Formats: sequence, C-alpha cells, structure tokens
Amino acid sequence: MRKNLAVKLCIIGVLLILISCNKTRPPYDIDNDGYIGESDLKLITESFGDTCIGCPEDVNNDSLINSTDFRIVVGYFGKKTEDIETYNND
Ligand SMILES: [Ca+2]
Ligand SMILES: [Ca+2]
Repeated sequence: MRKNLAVKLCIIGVLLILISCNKTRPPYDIDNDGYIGESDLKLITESFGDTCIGCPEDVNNDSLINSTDFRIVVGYFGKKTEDIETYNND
C-alpha cells in the first residue's frame, strides 16, 4: 500500500518537473528578473557588437548582439514577463 502511494507521488513529482521545465523566460528578459527594464538594455549595451552563440543578450538568436536585439527589448520595456506571454521550449 505504501509502495503504491510512493510510486504515485513520484509520478506526480515527475509530471510537475516536466511542466515547470517546459516554461522558460522570454528571451528579452535578459537578466531573468521578471521585468523588461534598464538592466536588460544595459546588458545588451555592454555586449554591443559582440558575436556570441547562446548568449542571453542575443535576443533574436542570430549570434550577433546589435541594434536588432536592443530594439526588441525596447519594444517590451517596462513590462513584466508574466504579463507578456508564456514561452515553451518546443
Ligand atoms: Ca530583466
Ligand atoms: Ca542578435
């Protein structure tokens, strides 16, 4: 009986982990603080002109940190990530 309960709790735990792992921050919340603001723009400015694969400052994922990334973040400036939309890893 206890073994069945443990198995059920384990399955529920795995499902909760899978659901929570499928949601990620929006790419324009660079510092992942839940808010699109000055700190995100500052991070882009500090890396402006750099080439980088997988860097959070490369918002549009083209391996270059430039004005395109800056404009995308400016477009969401002042918003909370929870108010924008939910992103999936798919
Ligand atoms: Ca932020
Ligand atoms: Ca870019």
